[in-house]
Amino acid sequence: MAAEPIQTGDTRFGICKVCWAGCPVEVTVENGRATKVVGDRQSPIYGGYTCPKGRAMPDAHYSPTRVLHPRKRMPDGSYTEIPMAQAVEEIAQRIEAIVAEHGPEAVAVYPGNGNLTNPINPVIGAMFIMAMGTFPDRFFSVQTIDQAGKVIAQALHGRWIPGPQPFSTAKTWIMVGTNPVISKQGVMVNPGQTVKQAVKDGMKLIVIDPRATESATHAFLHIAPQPGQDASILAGILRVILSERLYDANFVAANAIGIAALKAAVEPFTPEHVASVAGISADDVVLAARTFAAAESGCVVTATGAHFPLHGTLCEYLALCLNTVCARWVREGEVHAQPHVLLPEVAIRAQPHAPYQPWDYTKPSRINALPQTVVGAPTGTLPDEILTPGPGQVRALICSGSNPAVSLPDQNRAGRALGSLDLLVSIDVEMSNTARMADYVIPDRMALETPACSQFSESMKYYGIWTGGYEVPYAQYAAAVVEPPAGSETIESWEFFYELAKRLGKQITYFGNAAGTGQHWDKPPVPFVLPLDRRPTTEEMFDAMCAGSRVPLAEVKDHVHGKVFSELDLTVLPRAEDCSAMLQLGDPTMMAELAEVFARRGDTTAPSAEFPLLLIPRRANDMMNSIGRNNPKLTARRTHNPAYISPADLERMGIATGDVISIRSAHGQITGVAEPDPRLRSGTVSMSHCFGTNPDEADDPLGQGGCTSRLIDANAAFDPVFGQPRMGAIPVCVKPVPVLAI
Ligand SMILES: Nc1nc2c(c(=O)[nH]1)N[C@H]1C(S)=C(S)[C@@H](COP(=O)(O)OP(=O)(O)OC[C@H]3O[C@@H](n4cnc5c(=O)[nH]c(N)nc54)[C@H](O)[C@@H]3O)O[C@H]1N2
Ligand SMILES: Nc1nc2c(c(=O)[nH]1)N[C@H]1C(S)=C(S)[C@@H](COP(=O)(O)OP(=O)(O)OC[C@H]3O[C@@H](n4cnc5c(=O)[nH]c(N)nc54)[C@H](O)[C@@H]3O)O[C@H]1N2
Ligand code: SF4
Ligand SMILES: [Mo]
Repeated sequence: MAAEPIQTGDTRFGICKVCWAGCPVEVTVENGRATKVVGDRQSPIYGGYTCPKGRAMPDAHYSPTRVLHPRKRMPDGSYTEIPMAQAVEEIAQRIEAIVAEHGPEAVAVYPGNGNLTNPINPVIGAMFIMAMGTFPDRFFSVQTIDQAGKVIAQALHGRWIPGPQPFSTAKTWIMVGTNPVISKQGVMVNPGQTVKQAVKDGMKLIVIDPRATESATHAFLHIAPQPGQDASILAGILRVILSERLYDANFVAANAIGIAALKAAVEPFTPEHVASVAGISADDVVLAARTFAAAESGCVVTATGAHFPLHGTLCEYLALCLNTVCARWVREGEVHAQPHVLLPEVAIRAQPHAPYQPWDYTKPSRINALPQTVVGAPTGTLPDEILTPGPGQVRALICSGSNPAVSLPDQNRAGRALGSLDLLVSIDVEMSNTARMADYVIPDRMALETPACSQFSESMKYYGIWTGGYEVPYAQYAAAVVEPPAGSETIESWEFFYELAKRLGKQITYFGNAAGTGQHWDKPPVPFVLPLDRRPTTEEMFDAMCAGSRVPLAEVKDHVHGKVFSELDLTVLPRAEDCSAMLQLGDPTMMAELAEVFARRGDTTAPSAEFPLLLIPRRANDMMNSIGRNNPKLTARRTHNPAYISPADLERMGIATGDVISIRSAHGQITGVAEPDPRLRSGTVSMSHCFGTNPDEADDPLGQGGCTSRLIDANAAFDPVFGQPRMGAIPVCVKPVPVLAI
């Protein structure tokens, strides 16, 4: 089959892997180099869509600052290039010495978004740590500083096997703290157009966001609350629906328990209470609830905006409850709207996977005594796991496609921690903030230099709702489009872990075709023990990943532009007679947290005289977190992350567009560059993350931007289960900085 790069003249077809939307691309190749990337207009579902990040892939691949050989840090802090074999050998020797002295718990991994280039990469770090015998405690990933509450809430609520009703045909949708038009979260395929079309087709879109986002442009109702009050708002919407009996009592009776507990818990959240804590109109709460309940289909979804203040799991749980009481799940006799193609064939029945308890306190974490969970170790505690002496202290960290020097909460603490390690390895393509601190930098292959397939996008639906997956039976495979630059020595992340494990005498078992998460499995994964006598090829890994897929990978390869396998549409079967699983609407932990939210009037962050503004996150269209910051094309206009503030607030503070400002929280201070955003609620500062210099480098607001993580306290307030510190709705004060003082 077509394992070789597919060539049509000098035009080849690939998949962009800069973010997980996986857009098919048409690449012009000249003299072995990719010179131009546009969307593949022959794609049956993407219709030629790409974003600026995808189109700038050639500039990233041939960036003059790209790391093309392994680098080793010398005693004077400079880097020297060394052969790959030497890098693997030296790293292995140092790990052996660390393990001999401190035990295997001293070695941790932290994979991030840069390793999406090959769908094997994001999971292989976990499998390396399994081989080390320290899983899950030493597997730190971005999951637990992102939306781990999705997995936890789904565990507590239960997972409806056929999944939620599809977005494209829904009659209403409530987006809470998510902006898919920019982030592509939830809607992977041409989200701007998809959202617009859905609204045109009759969707009443409701957006809850302190900013009138690109997605809110199409909204029937935009509610702009004070940040950090989403749990109260969702409870308020539930209260209207339950008290006015607008819910689907038959579906609830047949499929869910706990409605009495839920009713009691949301009772105090009257529209007036919600209006007063969230700074919105009570009528809008009622309108949102009635609109949602009256429509024949649709969903409530949450993402980072709702998850980064303290009650992300609760917000997601309440969203799941809203979807359940209004029966917003695909039902018996309907077409399965999350069809498998490169995932295995499974029976899709109109029934839930039962709730389970996703935590285990028998071996609490060294820092903050957090439980072991299904989402890996709590990454918010990683700096203190490194800094705190004693048995189990982390001494070696391998980062693959991650940039913890700017992405970990509490940047100063993270910087101290990373700087104190005995060994820091960064698998990256640039001298990122983290690579600049690393003992070894290992150059990965980039997106166009590895094969790709849509299986990973398909499987993302298991993470929770609004996390990905296709609504039609679509699949695509694309071979590597180009070779890495001539004369370079690169290695894929997964290959590096394989080589390192092998050198350490460990054998990695890869788990392919994972149709599930936590304890909710439609089909168990297929183990593939990586042979030690030879390194498997990437193609073999892809075969393992797609083992038992509904359509063989070989057949998917025949369709260069991807294909909708319409013949695979399947109808959801009735509930099995022996199925006793019920969704849980009244989980006691969640109900107790909701009572606390009521008592504290929300997220407990209220603007004060000292810190009158609330800092919130946002995604930039031309960056993927820090990916793109070194790309000459993407940074031609601007290299920093503006601090967006409403024009009225700027005027009141005497700050003009482009002024350098100081942004201070109770924990830290950064400099930023003011930019008016008339679409932003007054009293908020909206800023992208993963920018800025390292703590030991000079501030550079107009160049590198400001690192919002420096404003976050890792230990003041955090999620009790997976330890995520408060990363949204952070009280700050903003002041102009006299130019001479910078
Ligand atoms: N304050 C604050 N902190 C946050 C957030 C926030 O909103 N506010 N968001 C959080 C969220 S949701 C996340 S997911 C994390 C992100 O956290 P990380 O994943 O740690 O951050 P990224 O910037 O995505 O890191 C990507 C790294 O991959 C490198 N890279 C680029 N291309 C390649 C490649 O082809 N191969 C390899 N190996 N590497 C490559 C980049 O140079 C970069 O160093 O940050 C979290 N932290
Ligand atoms: N272009 C681009 N795409 C990306 C990324 C990127 O950096 N750039 N990052 C990727 C990653 S790692 C992730 S996790 C996803 C995230 O995907 P999303 O969660 O959709 O991220 P955002 O686009 O930032 O949307 C979050 C929205 O929440 C709003 N918000 C902030 N605080 C609050 C609050 O307290 N309450 C409510 N209701 N809303 C609030 C913000 O104004 C913003 O519009 O995006 C991914 N896609
Ligand atoms: S970065 Fe842009 S082009 Fe690439 S997959 Fe994501 S949305 Fe598509
Ligand atoms: Mo993320």
